[in-house]
Amino acid sequence: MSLKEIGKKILESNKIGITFHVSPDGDAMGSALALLNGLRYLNKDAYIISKDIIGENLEFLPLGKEVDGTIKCPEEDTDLVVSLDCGNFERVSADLSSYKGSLINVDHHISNEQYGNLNYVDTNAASTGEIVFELIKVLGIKFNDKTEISKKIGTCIYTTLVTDTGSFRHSNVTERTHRIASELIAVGVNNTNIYKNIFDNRAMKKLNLMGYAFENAKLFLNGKVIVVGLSEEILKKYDCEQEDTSDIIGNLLSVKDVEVAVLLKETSEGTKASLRSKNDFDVREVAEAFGGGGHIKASGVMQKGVFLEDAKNNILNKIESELKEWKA
Ligand SMILES: [Mn+2]
Repeated sequence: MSLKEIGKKILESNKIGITFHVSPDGDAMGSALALLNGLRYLNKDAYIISKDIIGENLEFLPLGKEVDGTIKCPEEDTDLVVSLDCGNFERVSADLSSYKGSLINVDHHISNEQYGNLNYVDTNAASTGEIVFELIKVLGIKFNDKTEISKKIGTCIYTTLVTDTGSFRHSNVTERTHRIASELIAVGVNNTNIYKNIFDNRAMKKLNLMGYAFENAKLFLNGKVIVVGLSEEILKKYDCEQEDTSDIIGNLLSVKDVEVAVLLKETSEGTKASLRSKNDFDVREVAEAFGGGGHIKASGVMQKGVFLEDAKNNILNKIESELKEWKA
């Protein structure tokens, strides 16, 4: 499927719902809001479908307030739903169980299950936003001067680049990533302002939780693996049950000689694990062993009905056996 065909289908549709993966990150939000701003500019009837509410640090994105968790399934007469940055049908932040229209799936996850009627999956894209940027051009919106709409869409796309590349430092960054960033700066996107909103916007309680996490981080497997476990009790104590913790795990990886970082969060349903790898150790394989997924260097898994200690041991055992094969 080419982007041209995807664009054609979008332009032919009358009422378009836009959705993404559950617990949406900067790429999911930025991609969806870039497309929403673009479609509104083209006078299309488009709206967000989401079970989730936008994170506080992403509320600055144009039309970000429309991700308010009120529309959870397609409205009547919707003839197209576009799912962005979501690898499989089960992870979509929308109830599509009684939806009969078309579904477009645009994504960059290697594990994508091609669940749409039309699928466009580019695993070389650092963010789904990279693809949406090209798609918006295909839809006929030009990025060649400092117009309001270029700036709005550009702010959304730039956010996807920053958040899915660890601020342009991960190995998924390509020449194209920087070329797009350059085009966006040229139309007046304020990169400093985006960073301030995303990263310098922390609640004090979050800083306190980070203190707890770093204080209690432990090394395993000859210092190759660092693990932090946040029990339900601790998350309650710091009032951080809903807080995004991706910045904690990024910091864990900064420890010398560590190859894999694991952050475990216990909930009443089980334990969520986020995994990151510094070099080429494949954390997706570890997550997949327990029904999760993601990328080689970033993955996640929810172990339902398994509590903190057991969840930690499961993950560590799997990493131990993978580490033996890795570079063996
Ligand atoms: Mn992504």
